[in-house]
Amino acid sequence: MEKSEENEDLITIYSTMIKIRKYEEKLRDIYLSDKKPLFNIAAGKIPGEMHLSAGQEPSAAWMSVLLRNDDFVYSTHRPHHTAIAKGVDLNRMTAEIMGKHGGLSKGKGGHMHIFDKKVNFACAGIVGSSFPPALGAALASKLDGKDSIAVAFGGDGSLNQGMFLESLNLASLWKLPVIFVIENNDWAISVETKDSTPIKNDAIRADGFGMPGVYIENNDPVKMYKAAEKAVKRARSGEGPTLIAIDTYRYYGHFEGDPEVYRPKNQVKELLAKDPIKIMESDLLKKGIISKDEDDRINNSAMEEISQAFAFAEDSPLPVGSDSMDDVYAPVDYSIEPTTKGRKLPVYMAISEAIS
Ligand SMILES: Cc1ncc(C[n+]2csc(CCOP(=O)(O)OP(=O)(O)O)c2C)c(N)n1
Ligand SMILES: [Mg+2]
Repeated sequence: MEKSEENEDLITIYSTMIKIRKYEEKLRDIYLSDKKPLFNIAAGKIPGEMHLSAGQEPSAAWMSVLLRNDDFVYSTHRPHHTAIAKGVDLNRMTAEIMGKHGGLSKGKGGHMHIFDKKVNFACAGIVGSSFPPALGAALASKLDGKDSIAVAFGGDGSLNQGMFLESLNLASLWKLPVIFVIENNDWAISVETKDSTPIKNDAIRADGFGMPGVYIENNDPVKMYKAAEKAVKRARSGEGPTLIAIDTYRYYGHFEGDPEVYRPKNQVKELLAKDPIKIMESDLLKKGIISKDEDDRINNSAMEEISQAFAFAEDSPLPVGSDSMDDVYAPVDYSIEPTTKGRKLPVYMAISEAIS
């Protein structure tokens, strides 16, 4: 078996995809286990909505080999694949999803608000909200003379938003180190992409903003990795942003409990027949990049890590009510004197002076 650097990367990408898939399978089991007899979203060990990313692993897995802890990732309401690929602490992420005090945000955020400062990962449920903060992080990195980059994820539902188009424009104008990843899973809740967007290849939008655009067909994790490798190099060397649009699959409903009445009957079955994890597994085995034993080890070690994360979360205590207002506002030092020294300024000038 050839152990080239690229093969090592492929093994890491495959292992990351396995970890994501198995993690979500376990999470889904727990989530659904205590919502019955009537499906009650607020009940059980994991109260609240749950958006799973199974099928979308290829859009994220490349990050496990190409990004560093000091790179920034801004993700969406469907964040687990991106969080795991960025190396978010799995124990504390699981505790956060379960609303426990040991969670990354002490259980106050839940599954759509995963923040891990150690690896610079953030996400939020507002569609399109990942793009502007990625620009901010990229601008900060550039002004500080660093080579950290920022990656922003968005779904096909964010494609026609002002926030997305304005961010493409400014990132290109200022040559910011950003990678925009559009995950086109064909659905924005129940709206099919063809009913919201007149073009199939979302990457051609990049032309209009003077940046490279790459379109990845068939949810291909290796093509995604190759495209991202170029985009990372370009961003780190100060050449500016790249847009990557990937055709990906959503195996579960928009949220758990979604009756999916809008989805053609056989669609999931057809997409499962093209499962990128199965395709990559058979490819790695066929090429001798991994052996059957190694494949088993990859699966077992993912399961072990996942079991530990859920055990950590189970053991973590629930938050107490008296903590609820902690960490809501950043501490402010009111002893700092204003520097206007009696000068009278129009508000817009005062804001501008304060910022500079
Ligand atoms: C600004 C805003 N509008 C509407 C919503 C409600 N909403 C939540 S998810 C979603 C669809 C998102 O679709 P897409 O971007 O394709 O992501 P996917 O769910 O397919 O991963 C909508 C409209 C929201 N969260 N934020
Ligand atoms: Mg979508």
